[in-house]
Amino acid sequence: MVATLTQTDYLIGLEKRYGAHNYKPVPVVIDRGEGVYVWDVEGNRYLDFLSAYSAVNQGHCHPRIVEALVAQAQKLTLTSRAFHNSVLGECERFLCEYFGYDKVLMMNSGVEGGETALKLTRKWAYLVKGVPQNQAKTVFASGNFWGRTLAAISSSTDPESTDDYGPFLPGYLTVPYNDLAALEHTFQSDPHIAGFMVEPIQGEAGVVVPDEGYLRGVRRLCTQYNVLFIADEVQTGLGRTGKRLACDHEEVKPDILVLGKALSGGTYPVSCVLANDEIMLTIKPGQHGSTYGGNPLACAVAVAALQVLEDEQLAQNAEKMGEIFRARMRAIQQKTDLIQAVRGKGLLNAIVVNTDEDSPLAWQMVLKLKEKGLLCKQTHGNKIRFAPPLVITEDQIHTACDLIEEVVLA
Ligand code: IF1
Repeated sequence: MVATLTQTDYLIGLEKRYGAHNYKPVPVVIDRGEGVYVWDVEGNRYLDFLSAYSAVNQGHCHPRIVEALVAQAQKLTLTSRAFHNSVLGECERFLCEYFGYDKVLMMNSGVEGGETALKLTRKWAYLVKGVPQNQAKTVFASGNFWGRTLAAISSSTDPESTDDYGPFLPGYLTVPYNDLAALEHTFQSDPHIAGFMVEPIQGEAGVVVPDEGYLRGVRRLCTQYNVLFIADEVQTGLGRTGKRLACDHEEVKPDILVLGKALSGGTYPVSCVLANDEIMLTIKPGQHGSTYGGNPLACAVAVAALQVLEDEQLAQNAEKMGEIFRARMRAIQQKTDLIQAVRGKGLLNAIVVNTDEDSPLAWQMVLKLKEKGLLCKQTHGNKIRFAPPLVITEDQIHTACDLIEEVVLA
């Protein structure tokens, strides 16, 4: 008797045969998404506790965002920046007023936002700060992750991101994360430092939350040493940590703000960089850009995605649901020695499984959670990140925690 392939196996087989092997996905084939739920091709429903790494904060296929996408897609999708378009200006005004900056530069992926921030920082170093040509340095925190381009991995301290990809971009320095003394020492050691790019919470590193006061300290030191504070809020921004921006927890304002992911609610690649004129106007016409950057479709979607965050008070919900989630995780932690730590802010949380990084246990727990109807993924071996869409209800949070408890205490 010939065993029939399930649709799941067939589709995974196609990806294996015809697709690059640059990922090791959880073995589930998702076919539909709505709110906090996704369904696989077999019709099984799951709670999505990854949210496409914080790109689906507004919930899968949010009707208001999809409506904006469809309406604009039927009218005009792309002109290139060789011409103006009827949506960009309104979107730029919305973003600048919403986040409180003079200007915004629209890009597509988060890493393009980071690269744009880095280029602005170098321009500012030479044209404003007076750093000698090609001497500008940018500082990064160890454990950083801001994308997969060569400029991005050049700052990485993770061999997974850097092995066999050299040579790397020069002009980078790294300091330990969450260490103000080391940051000040580095600023004092080199007069040509132009910027410090940092995630307010390190996502990929395993949801590493710095000490209270760290961001205020970064702001103070960057001001004192005339270094641009570049906040990479691609993952932590847009309500994810319980505030509009993670920097808002300490009421600090970065000189350059990088956004992406949920800027479109997961419907389209949209990123942007916000800064005031002294920085933003160092780039003159023809000195930076992108075919799709600032296209009318992206702009229509971005405005709708932010309006949903605001109108549905998703940051506030993330704050409330996150408190409940971490309390439940800490209650489970009391019943077992399997959980080494529970950490996070808002609905960006993680548990650290009490094994070393190369133990398969966290992956096995992820697979068991999938079987029980909850999708998540571990990072750096033993940290399991839990990041549901910010529209999640209290009942859904408790349902998820019940499933996590079943797996952890099994
Ligand atoms: C993958 C990780 C998360 C980011 C921060 C910039 C970017 C990212 C803080 C670049 C992107 C994504 C990349 C994605 C998986 C995901 C990820 F696991 F890779 F590290 F979220 F933690 N700044 N993060 O987290 O944005 O260019 O991807 O739009 O590479 O599979 P992007």
